[in-house]
Amino acid sequence: MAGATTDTKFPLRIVLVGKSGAGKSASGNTILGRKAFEEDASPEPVTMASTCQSAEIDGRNVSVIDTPGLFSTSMDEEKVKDEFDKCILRSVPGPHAFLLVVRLGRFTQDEKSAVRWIQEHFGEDASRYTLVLFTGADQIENKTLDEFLSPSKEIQDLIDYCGGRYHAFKNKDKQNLTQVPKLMQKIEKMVMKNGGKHYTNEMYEEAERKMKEEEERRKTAEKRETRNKYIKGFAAGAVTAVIGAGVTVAVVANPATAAKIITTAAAAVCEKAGNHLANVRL
Ligand SMILES: Nc1nc2c(ncn2[C@@H]2O[C@H](COP(=O)(O)OP(=O)(O)OP(=O)(O)O)[C@@H](O)[C@H]2O)c(=O)[nH]1
Ligand SMILES: [Mg+2]
Repeated sequence: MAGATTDTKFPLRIVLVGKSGAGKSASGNTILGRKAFEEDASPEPVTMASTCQSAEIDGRNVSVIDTPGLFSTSMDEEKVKDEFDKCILRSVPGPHAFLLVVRLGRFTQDEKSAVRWIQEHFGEDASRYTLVLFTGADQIENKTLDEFLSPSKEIQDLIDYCGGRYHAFKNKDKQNLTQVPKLMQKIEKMVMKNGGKHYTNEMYEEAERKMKEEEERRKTAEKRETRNKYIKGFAAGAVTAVIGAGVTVAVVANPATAAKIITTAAAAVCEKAGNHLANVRL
């Protein structure tokens, strides 16, 4: 954001939620300034999995998590749960902003249930981190955004639930250079109001704990594999050394010299193995 000091430029995580066709992926693309997510005017849901894409916006790393239409969906319950869990994992340790994406002029029962859905899934507190992002602002004719929004009590309730925060995108208008900075300013303001903190709750803490455990497990397995490789390598070395010593014995045909050669060779192998293994502790 223009004017922000460098120390406020911590990475931002933004989660897009909304019903299928609302324009979540298109909005993600507008924010990131590239075609990061597939968008389409299909009557069928387009995004089937939660994915995360990042870009640097005005010197700040911004990650956008696009999700399938998780509420009011034809997906079976298990798949919805799976994708919801993935959305959580992609946004660990927690998002700075939830953007509730709503297509202008298509406010239906689904959007009304969005509030309940967010509360039920992310927790009551999530509303403090939520901003309504209207799409299709290029398609409202002869009216300002406020003129378009104000007659609808439902929309007003939705905006109120989100602390009065909303923004509108014209996702088809690629020449519009102000809509993303303006959104970022609104998000920035919300983050400041939340003490610069991202949203988190037990669900995120649990997901983060599991991710750390998984990372530890992976590192331990990697170290074990490296150590096993060394052990195999040195075993092969030892066999070669002993065979070499045997050959030497045969050549010099002197038992006393042979014993000395074998002992020296074995000691050298053991010392080398010991040195390497000392560097590969688990
Ligand atoms: N004119 C116009 N079209 C838009 C706007 N935003 C999105 N669209 C179009 O609406 C259609 C649906 O947008 P998507 O971004 O795919 O919708 P979605 O919410 O990701 O849908 P799912 O992936 O099915 O959940 C696409 O054809 C978009 O190009 C907008 O601001 N203006
Ligand atoms: Mg999509």
